[in-house]
Amino acid sequence: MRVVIAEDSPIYRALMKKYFEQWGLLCVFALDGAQAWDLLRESEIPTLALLGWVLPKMDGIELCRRIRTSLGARQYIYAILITAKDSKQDLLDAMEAGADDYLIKPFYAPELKARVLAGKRILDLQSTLLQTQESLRIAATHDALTGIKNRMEIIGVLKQELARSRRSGGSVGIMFADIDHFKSINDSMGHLAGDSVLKVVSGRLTAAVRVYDHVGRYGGEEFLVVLPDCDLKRTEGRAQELLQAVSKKAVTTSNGTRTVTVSIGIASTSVSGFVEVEELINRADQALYRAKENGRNRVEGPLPAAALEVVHARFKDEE
Ligand code: GH3
Ligand code: MG
Ligand code: MG
Repeated sequence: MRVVIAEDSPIYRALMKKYFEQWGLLCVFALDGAQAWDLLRESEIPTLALLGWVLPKMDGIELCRRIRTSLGARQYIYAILITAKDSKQDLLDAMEAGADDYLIKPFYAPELKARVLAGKRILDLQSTLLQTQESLRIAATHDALTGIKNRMEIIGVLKQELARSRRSGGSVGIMFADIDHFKSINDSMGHLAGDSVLKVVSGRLTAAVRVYDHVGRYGGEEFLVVLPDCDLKRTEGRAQELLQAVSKKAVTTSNGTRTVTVSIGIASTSVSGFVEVEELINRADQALYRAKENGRNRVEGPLPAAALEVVHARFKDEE
């Protein structure tokens, strides 16, 4: 918790500095309302704000209003208004403007400390709530075994990237990577060793991509990698690197060591044009199928136009 005190009286500032030092709490001072506002909005750390009512540049009531209307819910500020105004209507005005509590000058140290403790309890509760919210968000969007994005999340990311590239005119590349003969890894080394292999492979894939690329577990032993701003050529280059990254060192599990390879199917909007998510995934999936057919541990992309014509001609002959 950080403490921000907006107080223009040097006497009260000195007094509060002394109290807070005694209580082992660090505090920063603002000499007017504008300075206080800058301090309050600059950080997302839970903050206890002690605000004078009458302040140069912006009064405490306006500060309370801004805290409640302009700052997001993630940035809870517990605001205590400190003033010599002591009518019941003043108290109501302060609370309606967004103050959490109210302290009348002159005050004694125990009164201030009691208010600060109540504020700290609320801020601690708020932090716990935000942490829980964040844990739930991670659990809902990430795969429990590997810790990388889950299927829904990686598809969401791809959707966003496709929409962004449509606006910016760039291209999006994707890779569909599937571990080769994974069933035989499970069968020979056991399901737990299989799980370790999944973790190691997802770790190697994640480590091998750029920070702004995204790796997700699409299902079982299949991974979807989203590469913003990658045409087919660059996507292929990156896929070859991933192939190396996965296979270059054998994977050690509690039940033995084994070299693991993946097959990768790639697609990019630089070839497909602006297509929907399902269509792009479908193209990468078909390419993956060919990578498996052509011997595994390899990358395949869309069929070149000439080859497509041959395939079509063959289908025509067979009709
Ligand atoms: P291919 O080279 O053609 O991809 O063959 P494969 O054996 O990798 O593919 P197949 O689809 O036959 O088998 C995939 C296996 O992955 C079957 C399934 O039991 C296993 N699997 C899926 N999810 C998990 C998991 O979370 N942990 C473990 N250990 N195995 C899993
Ligand atoms: Mg598979
Ligand atoms: Mg497989």
